[in-house]
Amino acid sequence: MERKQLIEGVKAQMPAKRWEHTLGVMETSVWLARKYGCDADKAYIASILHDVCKYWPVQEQAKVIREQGLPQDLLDYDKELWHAHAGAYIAKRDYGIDDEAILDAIRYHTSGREHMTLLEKVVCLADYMEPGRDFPGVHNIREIAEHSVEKALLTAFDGTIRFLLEHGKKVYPQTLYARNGLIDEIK
Ligand code: DGI
Ligand code: FE
Ligand code: FE
Ligand code: FE
Repeated sequence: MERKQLIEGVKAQMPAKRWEHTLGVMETSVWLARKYGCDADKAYIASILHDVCKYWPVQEQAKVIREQGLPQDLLDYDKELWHAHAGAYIAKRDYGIDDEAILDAIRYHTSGREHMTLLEKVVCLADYMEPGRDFPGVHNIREIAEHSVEKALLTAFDGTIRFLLEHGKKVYPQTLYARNGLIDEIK
């Protein structure tokens, strides 16, 4: 699929505000990819598609997870985690993406996972710090991203985990593995 076609297709799946966010993730992930040395074209494609399923009815997202043999434990955790895994499946099925590195960057952009590739880190971090994001601590994350993708992503995950704890919510184990992995890498 041509890039233009891909962009038009994904744009039609979401409200204007979410498309603006997607453009921000595209720009930021390309910047991070060039700065830290992973494939900027892959970062760009993964970013276009990362939230492709975000506005699907959650039941549709759950159906994909159940029927396509995606990790079933996701269904026991927050619904916010589902669109990432469903999105990777849809990127392949409906948009013809067959590069596993790109699909993994989409798949793990929300939860993270142990031993994240640089491309996965870049897309996940871009999702946190793109210019349209405005949450307490985002400036700090952007500053840290000037010198370390791992430290910036660790700070971002810490914020998410803290948020989940404060709201009495469960934490998906892969997020904890991702955090632990980043700490080991930074040492
Ligand atoms: O889709 P976006 O809004 O751009 O961002 P995202 O895909 O990173 O979704 C983040 C949301 O997921 C955030 O509000 C926190 C929520 N969430 C719920 N449970 C977990 C979780 N995020 C992580 N990393 N781990 C969880 O267990
Ligand atoms: Fe997302
Ligand atoms: Fe994220
Ligand atoms: Fe996003």
